[in-house]
Amino acid sequence: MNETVRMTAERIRKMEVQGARNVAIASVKAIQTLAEQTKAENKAALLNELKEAQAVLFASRETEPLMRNAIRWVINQTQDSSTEKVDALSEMVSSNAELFLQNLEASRELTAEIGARRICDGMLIFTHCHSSTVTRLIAKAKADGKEFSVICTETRPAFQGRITAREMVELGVQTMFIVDSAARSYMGEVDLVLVGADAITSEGNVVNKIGTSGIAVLANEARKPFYVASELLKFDPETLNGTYERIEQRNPGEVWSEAPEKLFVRNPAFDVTPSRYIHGLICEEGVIAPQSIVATVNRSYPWVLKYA
Ligand code: RUB
Repeated sequence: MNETVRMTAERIRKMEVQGARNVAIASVKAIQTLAEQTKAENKAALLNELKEAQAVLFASRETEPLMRNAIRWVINQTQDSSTEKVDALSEMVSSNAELFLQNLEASRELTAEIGARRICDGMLIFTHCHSSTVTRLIAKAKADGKEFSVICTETRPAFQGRITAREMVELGVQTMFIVDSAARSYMGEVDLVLVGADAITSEGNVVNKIGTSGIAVLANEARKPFYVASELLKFDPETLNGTYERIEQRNPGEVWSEAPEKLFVRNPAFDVTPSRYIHGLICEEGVIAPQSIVATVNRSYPWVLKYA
Protein backbone atom coordinates (compact mmCIF):
# COMPACT_ATOMS: atom_id res chain seq x y z
CA MET A 1 0.00 0.00 0.00
CA ASN A 2 1.32 3.45 -0.94
CA GLU A 3 2.42 5.24 2.23
CA THR A 4 0.81 8.60 1.33
CA VAL A 5 -2.51 6.87 0.66
CA ARG A 6 -2.32 4.97 3.94
CA MET A 7 -1.42 8.12 5.92
CA THR A 8 -4.12 10.19 4.22
CA ALA A 9 -6.79 7.60 5.02
CA GLU A 10 -5.55 7.56 8.60
CA ARG A 11 -5.68 11.37 8.89
CA ILE A 12 -9.21 11.40 7.47
CA ARG A 13 -10.29 8.63 9.85
CA LYS A 14 -8.81 10.48 12.84
CA MET A 15 -10.61 13.70 11.82
CA GLU A 16 -7.35 15.52 11.21
CA VAL A 17 -8.94 16.34 7.87
CA GLN A 18 -12.46 17.71 8.28
CA GLY A 19 -15.27 18.75 5.97
CA ALA A 20 -16.39 17.08 2.75
CA ARG A 21 -14.31 19.27 0.41
CA ASN A 22 -11.12 18.87 2.40
CA VAL A 23 -11.63 15.11 2.59
CA ALA A 24 -12.10 14.96 -1.21
CA ILE A 25 -9.10 17.21 -1.89
CA ALA A 26 -6.79 15.19 0.41
CA SER A 27 -7.93 11.92 -1.21
CA VAL A 28 -7.42 13.15 -4.77
CA LYS A 29 -3.95 14.41 -3.85
CA ALA A 30 -3.11 11.02 -2.32
CA ILE A 31 -4.13 9.27 -5.58
CA GLN A 32 -2.00 11.79 -7.48
CA THR A 33 1.03 11.00 -5.28
CA LEU A 34 0.47 7.27 -5.73
CA ALA A 35 0.54 7.74 -9.53
CA GLU A 36 3.73 9.77 -9.30
CA GLN A 37 5.46 7.19 -7.10
CA THR A 38 4.20 3.97 -8.65
CA LYS A 39 6.59 1.17 -9.52
CA ALA A 40 3.89 -0.75 -11.40
CA GLU A 41 5.22 -2.55 -14.45
CA ASN A 42 2.07 -2.65 -16.52
CA LYS A 43 -1.40 -1.12 -16.78
CA ALA A 44 -3.12 -3.94 -14.87
CA ALA A 45 -0.72 -3.57 -11.92
CA LEU A 46 -1.23 0.22 -11.85
CA LEU A 47 -5.02 -0.19 -11.94
CA ASN A 48 -4.78 -2.71 -9.09
CA GLU A 49 -2.83 -0.20 -7.00
CA LEU A 50 -5.36 2.52 -7.77
CA LYS A 51 -8.34 0.30 -6.90
CA GLU A 52 -6.68 -0.77 -3.65
CA ALA A 53 -6.12 2.91 -2.76
CA GLN A 54 -9.73 3.68 -3.70
CA ALA A 55 -11.01 1.01 -1.30
CA VAL A 56 -8.85 2.28 1.58
CA LEU A 57 -9.86 5.92 1.04
CA PHE A 58 -13.57 5.09 0.61
CA ALA A 59 -13.48 3.20 3.92
CA SER A 60 -11.92 6.16 5.77
CA ARG A 61 -15.21 8.12 5.91
CA GLU A 62 -18.59 6.63 5.02
CA THR A 63 -20.67 9.71 4.31
CA GLU A 64 -18.51 11.41 1.67
CA PRO A 65 -19.84 11.05 -1.90
CA LEU A 66 -17.74 14.01 -3.14
CA MET A 67 -14.63 11.98 -2.32
CA ARG A 68 -16.10 8.90 -4.00
CA ASN A 69 -17.15 10.82 -7.14
CA ALA A 70 -13.73 12.49 -7.34
CA ILE A 71 -11.68 9.30 -6.99
CA ARG A 72 -13.90 7.32 -9.37
CA TRP A 73 -13.63 10.03 -12.01
CA VAL A 74 -9.84 10.26 -11.81
CA ILE A 75 -9.34 6.47 -11.88
CA ASN A 76 -11.93 5.77 -14.55
CA GLN A 77 -10.36 8.24 -16.99
CA THR A 78 -7.22 6.10 -16.77
CA GLN A 79 -9.00 2.77 -16.91
CA ASP A 80 -10.87 3.82 -20.06
CA SER A 81 -7.73 5.04 -21.82
CA SER A 82 -6.44 2.97 -24.72
CA THR A 83 -2.84 3.60 -23.63
CA GLU A 84 -0.94 0.68 -22.08
CA LYS A 85 2.22 2.58 -21.10
CA VAL A 86 2.56 3.03 -17.33
CA ASP A 87 4.38 6.39 -17.61
CA ALA A 88 1.67 7.87 -19.78
CA LEU A 89 -1.07 6.45 -17.54
CA SER A 90 0.54 7.81 -14.34
CA GLU A 91 0.87 11.19 -16.00
CA MET A 92 -2.83 10.95 -16.94
CA VAL A 93 -3.87 10.23 -13.33
CA SER A 94 -1.81 13.14 -12.11
CA SER A 95 -3.11 15.65 -14.65
CA ASN A 96 -6.72 14.51 -14.22
CA ALA A 97 -6.37 14.88 -10.46
CA GLU A 98 -5.10 18.41 -11.02
CA LEU A 99 -7.96 19.17 -13.40
CA PHE A 100 -10.51 17.84 -10.91
CA LEU A 101 -9.11 20.03 -8.13
CA GLN A 102 -9.13 23.11 -10.36
CA ASN A 103 -12.76 22.48 -11.34
CA LEU A 104 -13.71 21.94 -7.70
CA GLU A 105 -12.16 25.29 -6.81
CA ALA A 106 -13.99 26.98 -9.70
CA SER A 107 -17.29 25.44 -8.51
CA ARG A 108 -16.73 26.80 -5.02
CA GLU A 109 -16.01 30.29 -6.39
CA LEU A 110 -19.16 30.23 -8.51
CA THR A 111 -21.22 28.93 -5.58
CA ALA A 112 -19.80 31.71 -3.39
CA GLU A 113 -20.56 34.36 -6.00
CA ILE A 114 -24.14 33.18 -6.47
CA GLY A 115 -24.79 32.71 -2.75
CA ALA A 116 -23.25 36.04 -1.76
CA ARG A 117 -26.07 37.77 -3.66
CA ARG A 118 -28.53 36.30 -1.15
CA ILE A 119 -26.78 38.19 1.66
CA CYS A 120 -27.98 41.76 2.20
CA ASP A 121 -26.83 44.54 4.50
CA GLY A 122 -28.06 44.21 8.05
CA MET A 123 -28.80 40.47 7.87
CA LEU A 124 -28.18 38.02 10.69
CA ILE A 125 -27.03 34.69 9.25
CA PHE A 126 -27.19 31.45 11.22
CA THR A 127 -24.74 28.67 10.46
CA HIS A 128 -23.83 25.29 11.96
CA CYS A 129 -20.57 23.32 12.01
CA HIS A 130 -17.76 24.33 9.65
CA SER A 131 -18.30 24.35 5.92
CA SER A 132 -15.51 25.77 3.77
CA THR A 133 -18.15 26.41 1.09
CA VAL A 134 -20.26 28.49 3.47
CA THR A 135 -17.31 30.45 4.82
CA ARG A 136 -16.11 31.17 1.26
CA LEU A 137 -19.59 32.47 0.40
CA ILE A 138 -19.65 34.68 3.49
CA ALA A 139 -16.13 35.94 2.72
CA LYS A 140 -17.31 36.88 -0.78
CA ALA A 141 -20.30 38.83 0.60
CA LYS A 142 -17.95 40.63 2.97
CA ALA A 143 -15.48 41.39 0.15
CA ASP A 144 -18.43 42.82 -1.81
CA GLY A 145 -18.77 45.38 0.97
CA LYS A 146 -21.87 43.95 2.69
CA GLU A 147 -22.27 44.51 6.42
CA PHE A 148 -23.99 41.65 8.26
CA SER A 149 -23.51 39.43 11.28
CA VAL A 150 -23.33 35.70 11.91
CA ILE A 151 -24.41 33.31 14.66
CA CYS A 152 -22.56 30.03 14.82
CA THR A 153 -23.18 27.01 16.99
CA GLU A 154 -20.29 25.35 18.78
CA THR A 155 -21.26 22.01 17.14
CA ARG A 156 -20.80 19.30 19.73
CA PRO A 157 -19.04 16.97 20.12
CA ALA A 158 -16.06 17.97 17.92
CA PHE A 159 -16.56 21.77 18.11
CA GLN A 160 -16.13 22.53 14.40
CA GLY A 161 -18.16 25.71 15.10
CA ARG A 162 -15.04 27.15 16.72
CA ILE A 163 -13.26 26.94 13.35
CA THR A 164 -16.13 28.86 11.75
CA ALA A 165 -16.19 31.42 14.55
CA ARG A 166 -12.45 32.05 14.23
CA GLU A 167 -12.72 32.45 10.47
CA MET A 168 -15.64 34.88 10.82
CA VAL A 169 -13.76 37.00 13.33
CA GLU A 170 -10.69 37.03 11.05
CA LEU A 171 -12.91 38.22 8.20
CA GLY A 172 -14.10 41.08 10.39
CA VAL A 173 -17.68 39.75 10.56
CA GLN A 174 -19.53 40.48 13.79
CA THR A 175 -20.05 36.99 15.21
CA MET A 176 -22.07 35.48 18.05
CA PHE A 177 -21.21 31.99 19.32
CA ILE A 178 -23.81 29.77 21.02
CA VAL A 179 -24.19 26.25 22.37
CA ASP A 180 -26.16 24.03 20.02
CA SER A 181 -29.14 23.88 22.34
CA ALA A 182 -29.53 27.71 22.20
CA ALA A 183 -30.46 27.58 18.50
CA ARG A 184 -34.21 27.99 19.10
CA SER A 185 -33.68 30.93 21.46
CA TYR A 186 -32.11 32.97 18.64
CA MET A 187 -33.93 31.70 15.54
CA GLY A 188 -36.52 34.47 15.81
CA GLU A 189 -33.82 37.10 15.20
CA VAL A 190 -32.26 35.33 12.23
CA ASP A 191 -32.78 36.39 8.58
CA LEU A 192 -31.15 33.46 6.80
CA VAL A 193 -29.86 29.99 7.71
CA LEU A 194 -26.92 28.77 5.66
CA VAL A 195 -25.28 25.36 6.04
CA GLY A 196 -23.03 23.09 4.00
CA ALA A 197 -23.56 19.49 2.91
CA ASP A 198 -21.77 16.19 3.02
CA ALA A 199 -24.20 14.38 0.76
CA ILE A 200 -27.28 15.12 -1.33
CA THR A 201 -29.64 12.25 -2.07
CA SER A 202 -31.67 11.61 -5.23
CA GLU A 203 -34.75 12.99 -3.44
CA GLY A 204 -32.99 16.27 -2.66
CA ASN A 205 -32.51 15.48 1.02
CA VAL A 206 -29.29 16.83 2.50
CA VAL A 207 -26.94 14.99 4.82
CA ASN A 208 -24.88 17.35 6.98
CA LYS A 209 -23.43 17.62 10.48
CA ILE A 210 -25.61 16.20 13.25
CA GLY A 211 -28.05 18.87 14.42
CA THR A 212 -28.61 20.37 10.96
CA SER A 213 -32.06 18.82 10.54
CA GLY A 214 -33.19 20.14 13.94
CA ILE A 215 -32.03 23.62 12.92
CA ALA A 216 -34.00 23.25 9.66
CA VAL A 217 -37.14 22.41 11.65
CA LEU A 218 -36.56 25.45 13.89
CA ALA A 219 -36.10 27.67 10.81
CA ASN A 220 -39.32 26.28 9.40
CA GLU A 221 -41.18 26.95 12.66
CA ALA A 222 -39.86 30.53 12.72
CA ARG A 223 -40.51 30.94 8.95
CA LYS A 224 -36.87 31.67 8.17
CA PRO A 225 -35.26 30.68 4.85
CA PHE A 226 -32.96 27.67 5.10
CA TYR A 227 -30.33 27.33 2.37
CA VAL A 228 -27.67 24.71 1.68
CA ALA A 229 -24.44 25.74 -0.10
CA SER A 230 -22.92 22.76 -1.84
CA GLU A 231 -21.09 21.69 -4.98
CA LEU A 232 -23.28 19.44 -7.14
CA LEU A 233 -20.70 16.65 -6.88
CA LYS A 234 -21.84 15.97 -3.31
CA PHE A 235 -24.78 14.22 -4.94
CA ASP A 236 -24.61 10.52 -4.11
CA PRO A 237 -25.54 8.52 -7.24
CA GLU A 238 -26.02 5.34 -5.19
CA THR A 239 -29.13 6.85 -3.57
CA LEU A 240 -30.80 6.68 -7.02
CA ASN A 241 -30.72 2.88 -6.93
CA GLY A 242 -32.38 2.81 -3.53
CA THR A 243 -29.30 2.59 -1.33
CA TYR A 244 -29.58 4.71 1.81
CA GLU A 245 -26.81 7.21 2.49
CA ARG A 246 -24.80 5.61 5.29
CA ILE A 247 -24.46 7.78 8.38
CA GLU A 248 -21.06 7.49 10.00
CA GLN A 249 -21.09 6.61 13.71
CA ARG A 250 -18.12 8.09 15.53
CA ASN A 251 -16.29 7.13 18.66
CA PRO A 252 -18.61 7.47 21.72
CA GLY A 253 -15.58 8.79 23.63
CA GLU A 254 -15.94 12.07 21.69
CA VAL A 255 -19.25 12.60 23.51
CA TRP A 256 -18.16 11.52 26.98
CA SER A 257 -14.62 10.25 27.43
CA GLU A 258 -15.19 8.97 30.96
CA ALA A 259 -18.76 7.77 30.64
CA PRO A 260 -19.97 5.26 33.25
CA GLU A 261 -19.51 1.67 32.21
CA LYS A 262 -22.59 0.09 30.61
CA LEU A 263 -23.85 3.50 29.46
CA PHE A 264 -24.76 3.29 25.79
CA VAL A 265 -23.47 6.50 24.19
CA ARG A 266 -24.35 7.09 20.52
CA ASN A 267 -22.48 9.50 18.30
CA PRO A 268 -23.85 9.83 14.76
CA ALA A 269 -21.76 12.32 12.78
CA PHE A 270 -24.53 13.47 10.42
CA ASP A 271 -28.29 13.68 10.01
CA VAL A 272 -30.70 14.02 7.11
CA THR A 273 -32.63 17.22 6.39
CA PRO A 274 -35.67 16.45 4.23
CA SER A 275 -35.91 18.55 1.05
CA ARG A 276 -39.22 20.09 2.17
CA TYR A 277 -37.33 22.16 4.77
CA ILE A 278 -34.81 23.47 2.23
CA HIS A 279 -35.62 26.71 0.40
CA GLY A 280 -32.80 26.29 -2.06
CA LEU A 281 -29.58 24.55 -2.87
CA ILE A 282 -26.89 27.09 -3.74
CA CYS A 283 -24.50 25.42 -6.17
CA GLU A 284 -22.32 26.21 -9.18
CA GLU A 285 -25.39 26.00 -11.45
CA GLY A 286 -27.33 28.59 -9.43
CA VAL A 287 -29.93 28.47 -6.68
CA ILE A 288 -31.93 25.35 -7.46
CA ALA A 289 -34.79 23.43 -5.87
CA PRO A 290 -33.25 20.46 -4.03
CA GLN A 291 -35.76 18.19 -5.79
CA SER A 292 -34.19 19.09 -9.15
CA ILE A 293 -30.81 17.65 -8.13
CA VAL A 294 -30.84 14.63 -10.46
CA ALA A 295 -31.75 16.70 -13.53
CA THR A 296 -29.13 19.32 -12.66
CA VAL A 297 -26.39 16.75 -12.06
CA ASN A 298 -27.36 15.02 -15.29
CA ARG A 299 -26.89 18.30 -17.17
CA SER A 300 -23.54 19.24 -15.61
CA TYR A 301 -21.89 15.92 -14.68
CA PRO A 302 -23.71 13.13 -16.58
CA TRP A 303 -20.86 10.69 -15.78
CA VAL A 304 -21.88 10.71 -12.09
CA LEU A 305 -25.14 8.92 -12.87
CA LYS A 306 -23.13 5.98 -14.23
CA TYR A 307 -22.30 5.09 -10.62
CA ALA A 308 -25.96 4.60 -9.67
C1 RUB B 1 -18.29 18.85 8.40
C2 RUB B 1 -19.65 19.21 7.89
C3 RUB B 1 -19.68 20.28 6.83
C4 RUB B 1 -19.71 19.62 5.45
C5 RUB B 1 -19.50 20.63 4.33
O1 RUB B 1 -18.31 17.69 9.25
O2 RUB B 1 -20.66 18.65 8.24
O3 RUB B 1 -20.84 21.06 6.96
O4 RUB B 1 -18.70 18.64 5.36
O5 RUB B 1 -18.21 21.17 4.41
P1 RUB B 1 -16.93 17.03 9.75
P2 RUB B 1 -17.50 21.74 3.09
O6 RUB B 1 -16.14 18.13 10.41
O7 RUB B 1 -17.38 15.98 10.66
O8 RUB B 1 -16.22 16.50 8.53
O9 RUB B 1 -18.40 22.83 2.56
O10 RUB B 1 -16.18 22.25 3.57
O11 RUB B 1 -17.38 20.62 2.12
